[in-house]
Amino acid sequence: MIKMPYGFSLAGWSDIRRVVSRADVVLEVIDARDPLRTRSRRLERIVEEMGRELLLVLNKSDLVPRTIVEEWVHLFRDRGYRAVYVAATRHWGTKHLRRAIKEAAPALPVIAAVVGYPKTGKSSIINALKGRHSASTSPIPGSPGYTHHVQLYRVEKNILMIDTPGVIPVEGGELERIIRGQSPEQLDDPVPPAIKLIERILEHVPTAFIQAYKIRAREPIKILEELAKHRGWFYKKTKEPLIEEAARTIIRDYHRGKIPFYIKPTRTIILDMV
Ligand SMILES: Nc1nc2c(ncn2[C@@H]2O[C@H](COP(=O)(O)OP(=O)(O)OP(=O)(O)O)[C@@H](O)[C@H]2O)c(=O)[nH]1
Ligand SMILES: [Mg+2]
Repeated sequence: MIKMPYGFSLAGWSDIRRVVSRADVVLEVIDARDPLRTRSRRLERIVEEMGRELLLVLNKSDLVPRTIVEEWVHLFRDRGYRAVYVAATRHWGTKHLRRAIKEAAPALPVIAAVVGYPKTGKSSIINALKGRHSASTSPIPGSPGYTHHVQLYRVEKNILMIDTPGVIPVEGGELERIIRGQSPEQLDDPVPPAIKLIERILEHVPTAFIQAYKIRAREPIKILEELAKHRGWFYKKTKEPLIEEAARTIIRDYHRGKIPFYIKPTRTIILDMV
């Protein structure tokens, strides 16, 4: 396990190898809002090398139009992957997921390991299949309730599941690494990653900040200033808007799914998948 500052622990690749070796099927949990940045090629290679069955699970599909998430699932299937979509916290897609796990299983009962980057909804998927809240969950990296260690759950007679802590390092680029690898409170300067996140969100959903906060500004720094002003966050001495607090809020709200955002599979994005 990897100990992060402030005693926050995540999984390293050797932990993941150990878990994969114990499993028959590996569920790779991906955020349906941004499948390519939240999938892990490294995990996929490990699963293949170890001869285990891989199942991609696009979670948080309640935050994405159904046609878009279906397009993503079809794209992955066209490329030879087993893939399903779910919305764990709404218990959507659980029947399909159960069926997909059993279809991928070499024999029953099956042990399915649930692996993925921090905060993709791994523990929530186990709870959705179990039908009650057994595995603890939390909204933001490092906040109380995140998964600290590997744990086995029986979700039904023939399905056992292994919950795992989020794995790092995150491959999907610098921003993804920053927002998933630590809590927003621990960031020395949350403004640069928040600005990158705002830019990314605006590129895909131009009205996102109007919808989330009724903020019409289009420049990232202005969005931070407006949010700080709306919330009454100012530096005591200078009375300038406290954009650091606004930046942390935007990162937290992104994790909480409060800011509309999803990526459509365009031609360039698809070429990147090969
Ligand atoms: N909107 C939405 N939120 C979800 C869904 N599934 C999980 N979440 C939320 O995402 C956050 C993270 O869920 P967890 O199940 O703790 O995620 P995890 O991957 O186990 O996180 P770690 O153990 O920290 O790696 C929680 O706030 C969940 O309520 C979903 O399908 N839709
Ligand atoms: Mg968890």
